[in-house]
Amino acid sequence: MANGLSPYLPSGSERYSVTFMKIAVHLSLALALAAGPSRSSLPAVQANDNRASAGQLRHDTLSVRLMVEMATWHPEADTGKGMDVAVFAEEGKAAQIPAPLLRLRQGTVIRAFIRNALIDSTITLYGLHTRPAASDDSLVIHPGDSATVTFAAGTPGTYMYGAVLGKHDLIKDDERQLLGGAFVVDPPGGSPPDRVMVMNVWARTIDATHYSNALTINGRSWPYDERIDANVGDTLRWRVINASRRLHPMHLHGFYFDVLSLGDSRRDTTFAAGDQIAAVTESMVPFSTMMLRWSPTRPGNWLFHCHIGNHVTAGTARLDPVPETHDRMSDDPTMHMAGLVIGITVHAPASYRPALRPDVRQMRLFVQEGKPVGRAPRALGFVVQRGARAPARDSVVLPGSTLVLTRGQPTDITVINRLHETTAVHWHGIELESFSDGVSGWSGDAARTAPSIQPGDSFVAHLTLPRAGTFIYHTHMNDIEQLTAGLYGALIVLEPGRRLDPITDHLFIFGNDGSKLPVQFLLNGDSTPPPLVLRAGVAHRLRLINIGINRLLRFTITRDSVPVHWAPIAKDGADLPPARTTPRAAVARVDVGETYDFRWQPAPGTYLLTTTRLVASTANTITQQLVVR
Ligand SMILES: [Cu+2]
Repeated sequence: MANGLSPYLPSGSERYSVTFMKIAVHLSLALALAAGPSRSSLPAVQANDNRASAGQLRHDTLSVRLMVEMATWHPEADTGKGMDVAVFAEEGKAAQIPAPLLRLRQGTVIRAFIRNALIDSTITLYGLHTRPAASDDSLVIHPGDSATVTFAAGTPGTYMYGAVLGKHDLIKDDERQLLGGAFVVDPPGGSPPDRVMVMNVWARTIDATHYSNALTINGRSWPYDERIDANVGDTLRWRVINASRRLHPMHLHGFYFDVLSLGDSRRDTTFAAGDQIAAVTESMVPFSTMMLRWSPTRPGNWLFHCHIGNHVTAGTARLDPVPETHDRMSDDPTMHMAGLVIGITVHAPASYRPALRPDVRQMRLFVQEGKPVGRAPRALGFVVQRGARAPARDSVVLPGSTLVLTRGQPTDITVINRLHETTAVHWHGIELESFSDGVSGWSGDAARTAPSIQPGDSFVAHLTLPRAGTFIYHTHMNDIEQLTAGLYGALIVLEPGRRLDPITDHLFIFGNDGSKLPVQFLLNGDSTPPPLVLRAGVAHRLRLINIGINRLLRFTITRDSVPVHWAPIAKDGADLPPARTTPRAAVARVDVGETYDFRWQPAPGTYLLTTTRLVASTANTITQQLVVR
């Protein structure tokens, strides 16, 4: 069966719009339209690794000559499918996806000549201006025409630039977000070493439930994209740029990253040391940029990937979608993942020794199938063993059992697979050894990678739990089917000596109710959750988790339609810096793979908790009454 999820297409307020403002430019008239090359003669697109700036720097001026032309792109294997697409090229060089990197220092000037070599489409350029900018000056270049722009680099930061095809309707037509690239301004003294990663998307609708997708990082999709090699103790700085009109919650396995700045084509906001958040997932809205920094302290194979199921699985994130299957290739990471995935291999020095794990606590977690209840054709669930006896084979809880663990207490979780299909479990946000991370055929190292968990078999995950907070565990196999059927749960780590207090500690976990359209999600396993009674006069901790397959959620608590006030405590299990914990209106955006904790001390009364997609839609709204007394 083809999964029924459409790719995430932002709409309404999320849709990117270029503000078309005239700037003084020099448009040269084309003498003639160049004849279009025949298909067979189109040049090949080169995947752009963004290591070197285009252009030539002389004194204080970076001169660059760009053109937009047709070329043939192979986002997967060189021998795989190729598409003829409009792309940027530096004059005299190969066309590139993403667009050529423009990188210069503050205090320098860029002089860019751009020629539109297309025969049938105008291009509208954006992002070729001094930063910061209030809006994107735009520059329309007709087929065969060219233009020159000269501007100062402006404020250091991570930005983007690009072009929109004139005849292209962003909503109706196939997606062609291949004309975006990185624009980086370094401080006068230069920047520490970094990597620049740009996401571009090409998509075509095959039929109502099938899409041909190229979801790429630096011009290639997994497994054909570049691997990152690093050493334990390195400091990695990545400038990540979403040059697509889709949303991508970017998730790092096994480690936190510090979000140093967030921006777009016009401005970049750099956070001071005391104002940076630590994240394992950060939501990247369409046409946005992020600079992050992290340091691997444990060796092995890790991933940095988008957490939208449709953007990372073979059933949806390929040019030729592969039907999702349970068993075939389940130990082959080149088959069970696709699209927006980066593989990172961290090497350890010979002296490396893993942290000791004394006094290991043992738990048993069963993966089971029960009777279907919701819209999902099957009900799968994680059930933790309580007491001496294993749970009944067909018992399923939705969401999966909440695992309550203790900070500093190493814990082994034996996962017992009672399904008739393979599975794998990822411990999302947990700083653990690579082998236990849950990506079959990848987690571990060159000598030994973790297998998928076969039917009737088990796998022991070794968790180290260095911090208290709100985390997630979920399947990392055949995601769209297994995750939407219920293979997810909350993992809560408490300080030693603390117990989860049901009076003041409340979990709100969102997951999909099957994968059929229209997409619907569940709150704590329920589409119409019953009223929740809360005690007045005490501080409550609200733990929010979004582990749906592909929906950014907006979560609010109101009284008489007015948001109440709450105080943020943590994101992704990491405490927030004090500057970010001041009380504020209770409205939270929670993207796929994010967790948030809030503190709320309500007065007696009746409140309404409302969760919608960011763009409201009744089919996706869940409300729950909160009665405080
Ligand atoms: Cu994505």
